[in-house]
Amino acid sequence: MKVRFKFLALFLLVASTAYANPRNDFDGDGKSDPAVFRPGDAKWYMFPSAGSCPSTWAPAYGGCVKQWGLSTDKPLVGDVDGDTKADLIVFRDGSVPTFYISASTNQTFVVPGCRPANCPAPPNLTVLPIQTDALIDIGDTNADGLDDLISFSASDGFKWNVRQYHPSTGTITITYASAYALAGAQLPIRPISEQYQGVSKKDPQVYAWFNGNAAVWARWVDEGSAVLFPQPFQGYSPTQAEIPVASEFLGAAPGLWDHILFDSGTWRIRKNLDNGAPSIQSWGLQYDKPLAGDFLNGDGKSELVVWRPGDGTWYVKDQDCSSNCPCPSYMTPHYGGCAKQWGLNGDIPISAAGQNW
Ligand SMILES: [Ca+2]
Ligand SMILES: [Ca+2]
Ligand SMILES: [Ca+2]
Ligand SMILES: [Ca+2]
Repeated sequence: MKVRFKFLALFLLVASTAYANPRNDFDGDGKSDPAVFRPGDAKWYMFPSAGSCPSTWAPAYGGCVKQWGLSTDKPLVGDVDGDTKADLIVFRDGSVPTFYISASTNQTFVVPGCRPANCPAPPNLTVLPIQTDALIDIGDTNADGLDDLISFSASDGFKWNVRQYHPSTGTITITYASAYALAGAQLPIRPISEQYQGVSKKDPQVYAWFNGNAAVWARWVDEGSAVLFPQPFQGYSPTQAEIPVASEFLGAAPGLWDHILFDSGTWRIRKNLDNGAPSIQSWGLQYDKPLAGDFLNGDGKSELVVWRPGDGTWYVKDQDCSSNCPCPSYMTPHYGGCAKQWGLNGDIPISAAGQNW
């Protein structure tokens, strides 16, 4: 394992654009690319915003295609090799839960986890514990430019485990924290790791809803400790149907965090500096899947993004633009936003912030 990962150090000093690339930027131009994982053929279909397929992809349907994974795998994207381009990741559950990674640098990695009962004991724990009910997430938790693998398990004491690889020493560390106060939350608890303590560092986080329309964001603070934020929307009680959306939506201001809930085309957005009342924006319809990504302009802020299973179309709107809003050449104007048909019903759209619906 140590040898396999040593080359990663080469990429740590690669310069990036002014903003951190969104996690669903496959061609490395700083803008998100519409992409879906199709369980039927276990292929990824991606439309490159820069116009041409990366070298590890083949042309298909005017965009690009790549086979990676099995039909039953769970797809994720992240940047584990640190070149700012998205890497394809599938999580495959089983007796040895395993991540299979096809990196943008054309390297592949197999990262096995362990069931908690079979994991090595600390301080020798270098394998990510993954319980059978685990939520899988990803994020750069130590600001080294490499995304780290995250698991969260309600049945294992509401515990996060985070796997960090350290290229300078070739070592792997597993750290953990528990949020015991989530006892009593209704399932599904949703993973939603976000930036809180700096522009390039993400904190593991989950959103949980309780009977009585209470909800909390539970956030990892440091190894061993977590903090709960009761739902902060003044005069509004979230429903169980609402889905949290990651705060890449509002840009990467250090120390500022936002709370965003989506349901059936209604976005309730509460910026940390606001006084508690959420602003409401409308974008999307019932059954749409809310996503994060910086598709339109590469300004570091996600737009309002939904993917509609019925027509396989991406609908994207710049939150700061109200009229004559420009669209990338590959998209068409649509009710003040932009649209791109890419994908089929049954596909899994790839979000810059993981799948939490
Ligand atoms: Ca791109
Ligand atoms: Ca990469
Ligand atoms: Ca990292
Ligand atoms: Ca943007």
